[in-house]
Parts: sequence; structure tokens; C-alpha cells
Amino acid sequence: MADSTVFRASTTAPVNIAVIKYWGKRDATLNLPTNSSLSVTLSQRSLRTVTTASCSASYPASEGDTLTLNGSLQDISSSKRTLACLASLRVLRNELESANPSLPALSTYPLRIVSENNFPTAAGLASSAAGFAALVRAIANLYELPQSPTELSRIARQGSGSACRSLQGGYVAWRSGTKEDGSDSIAEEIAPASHWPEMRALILVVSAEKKDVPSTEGMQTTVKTSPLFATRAERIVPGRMTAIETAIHNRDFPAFADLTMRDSNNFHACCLDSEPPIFYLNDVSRAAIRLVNDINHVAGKTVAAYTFDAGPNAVIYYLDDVSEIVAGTFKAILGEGLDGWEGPFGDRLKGVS
Ligand code: 2P0
Repeated sequence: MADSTVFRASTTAPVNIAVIKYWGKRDATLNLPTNSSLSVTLSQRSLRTVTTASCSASYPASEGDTLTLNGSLQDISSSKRTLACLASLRVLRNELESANPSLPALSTYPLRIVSENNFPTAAGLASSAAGFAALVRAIANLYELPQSPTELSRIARQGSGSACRSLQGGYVAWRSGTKEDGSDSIAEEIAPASHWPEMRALILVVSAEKKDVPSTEGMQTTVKTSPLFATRAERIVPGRMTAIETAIHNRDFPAFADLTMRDSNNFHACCLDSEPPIFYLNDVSRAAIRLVNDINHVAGKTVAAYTFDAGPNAVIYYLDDVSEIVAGTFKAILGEGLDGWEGPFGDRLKGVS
């Protein structure tokens, strides 16, 4: 009879919001990006995925590995990305077991993965980033793998590109790398959150609907059809990566904000430059942009920065000492919105329709 011991590990992974955007793949199977990107990892108190991974010799082999997301069983047999992550993690566990034959053969047991997001899935709130980061971290913990977060980022990247940036906190750069096998396409923390503890993020949930054009599909369209995109990848992003790392190291908010807003605009310009054009921003998004511009104008300096991912939801970065001006103005203008969540760094998240 199979040993009924169940091995289990749980973890949480936060969402990250890019300030220099990843958009475009040079290899769609390995999820190798066309350009480097840089993100801020949000607090675990706000948007996060909680994942438990377990395995047991007593789990029926006929059921194979299973993934339950927000209470519903997913068909992972057709998810090449999930399968790639599980296969890579098993290889690492198998290496441990080969080196130490007294270890239980967890790599041979079926896996059960149960994952919950505390925010809308696929609404452009980086759910796949937190999801795959939590999946990789939970199984790495279950398998007691010694690999560092940067080493594990290679695996999370195969699940979803942006997931490689959610294994670490603070300010994280994903280096695109140049090697064909992706071995140098990894994420590294360039500064911990404690380096700039005054940083705040306010998330405006403009829409919790699934996005119109999924990121993977949208970026492939952009790479194939946008002339502006080639300029972005080759001539715009490399300089911005260096400049924003300097701004973060110097805690220079105006420079950080300027680069963040320009890069969001450039990414959405590339979307618009695609054929067919891709529209992620809507009227509420544009109103948020105008409001940030107005706040900065009235303040007489740059105190707030907006950024938008593949959806209409706005993320507004600002520093704690201007919280009243920035978050206060947004709250006053947008009113009590649809739903208020406890937001990153203790701010309230506002839903607006
Ligand atoms: C980012 N986004 O840097 C950019 C900005 C959306 C806009 O990473 O195909 O879900 O799974 O690698 O990671 C969204 O792309 O795409 C994304 P895949 P992913 O955060």
C-alpha cells in the first residue's frame, strides 16, 4: 500500500507593477523578452496570491498533477507554461534525491496545487505574475530546493514573463539576457523596499473585467506589426533601465516619476501602433492621467506618477509626505467608488466604474 504521508508547503506571492514595461518576446516558448524591464513589488498586504502545494505517494497517479485556482479545477494538461514550470522544479528535486537517496522521492509523486487570488484574475492586475511566482515558490519550498530567488526566476519566467519579478521584494530588474537558452534572462532585486520606504502606490480599479486582448497575444501582435516597437526595444528602453536604476538608488522621485509615465505612454503608444490597434486605456484611465498632470502642476513639481498595464486600471506612485495631496485628491474627485480594499502600503484601493 502506498505511504499515505502528505507533504505540504504554503506561500504567498505579491503582485508587481512595472515602471519600465515588458512587452514583446524574442522567444515565445521560453518567454524570453525583447527588452529588460523593472518593477516595484507591492506589499503582501494588498494584492497577492496564496498557494499551497502538496504531494503524496497516496495521491492517485491516474489524476496526475492538479491545479485548483479560486476554487475551480484547471485543465493543466493543455497549459504548456504550467507543465514547463512543474517539469523544471521536478528536475531540481530529482537532482537532490539523486545526491541523497535517503530523501523521500517527492519528484515522483503527483502534485496538488491550490491557489487563491485576493483580487480579480486577468483584469490587468498582474495576476499571472503573482500566480506563477507563488506556484514556483510553494513547490520549491515543498521540494526544499536550495536555489535562490534569482535562480528560481528562470523557472517562474516560463510560466509568465512578469512572474520572474514577483519572487523578490522591493525594486526588481528583469535582465532580458542575450543567450538563446534563456540562462541569463533572470530577475534580480536592485534595492529592497526598505531602501525607499516612503514609496506608496494607489491602485484604481477602473474595471475588474477580463482584459480584451490577453498580454501574450497583444505583445506578439505588437512585435509583428508596430514599427514604433523596434525603436522602443532598441533605442528607448536600454537608456531608461539605467536611468531608473539611478533614480531609485538616489531616491529621486521626479526622475523616477518622469521615466515611469513616459514608459507607460510609450508602451501604450506601441499598442496603438499595432495592427489591429490595441486599446487598453479608457476614458477613466485618461481622466486619471489628466488628474496626475493637474496635481503635479498645482504642486509645482512632480509628486505623482501614473502607470498602466494591459488594462485600464491605474497605478499611481507617490511618496508618503504628499499622500494627502495625491491620494486625497483622487479620493475627493473619484468619490467613494465601488469597492474599497486595503491597498498596498496601507492605502485604500478605490474601484471606479
Ligand atoms: C509588465 N505586462 O512589465 C508588462 C506591462 C503588461 C504590460 O508583463 O505572456 O502576463 O505571460 O509572459 O507576464 C504582462 O505580461 O505575459 C506584462 P506572458 P505577462 O508587467
